[in-house]
Amino acid sequence: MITDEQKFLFDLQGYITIPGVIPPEHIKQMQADMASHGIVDPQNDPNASRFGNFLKWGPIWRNLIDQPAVMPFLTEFIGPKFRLDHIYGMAMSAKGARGGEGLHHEGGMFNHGCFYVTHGQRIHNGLIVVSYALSDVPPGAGGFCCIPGTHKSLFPLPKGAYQVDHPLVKHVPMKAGDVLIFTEALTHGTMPWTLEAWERRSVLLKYCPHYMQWGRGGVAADDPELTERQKLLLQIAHVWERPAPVFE
Ligand SMILES: O=C(O)CCC(=O)C(=O)O
Repeated sequence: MITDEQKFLFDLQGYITIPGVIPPEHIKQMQADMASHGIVDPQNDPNASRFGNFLKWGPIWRNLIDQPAVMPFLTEFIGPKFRLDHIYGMAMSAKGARGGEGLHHEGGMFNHGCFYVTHGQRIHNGLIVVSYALSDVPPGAGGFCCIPGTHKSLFPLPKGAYQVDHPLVKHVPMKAGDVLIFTEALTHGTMPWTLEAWERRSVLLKYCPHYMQWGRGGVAADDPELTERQKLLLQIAHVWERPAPVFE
């Protein structure tokens, strides 16, 4: 169950953070796994330093699919049936050229891939992003940023204003182990990483309603270690006779 305050905040801002979801010993293991899979020396460019395929790296990674602290938020924000559509990790350092993921998704848009609507006392979303911080993100360090509330705004920003240094843009600080849940319909982007002392490490899992597919390929469900519930969450988009995942 999520609280009324959490639902209110998500509806107001288009995002919410939940502290302390991943314990420090798992964070340490995940950092080590990234290093052993060659995720080292990243650029300061959120697109150039993306990585994927991490659900095969062991149970800590696989269990992100149906992480118990997150599932009630997906049920509330998408509906009882949802699927994991695509995943990627982001590694960023303060070194090198600053590429960017400028602000994207604009007020007034109705995109069938990433809508936000409320109807009948319910929230409905086309794509929800669950972003786990695997390193601390102090205020102003860089990383995820957004213009809160824009998932519901009627008018877009004026052309040319879609920059992460726009005065309305808010940076979202986090601690390693926290999770950020946001609607893709929010105007959001990535600020350059500014800290020399450590790198940004995040993993993003993106969930859709069960009837739609966002990415081109879907997430492979051929890992024999996956549970039945995890396999259900990785099923292709379909409606007929699709059960809802059950969470205790
Ligand atoms: O976490 C970030 O830096 C932004 C990710 C992003 O732009 C997205 O999920 O579309």
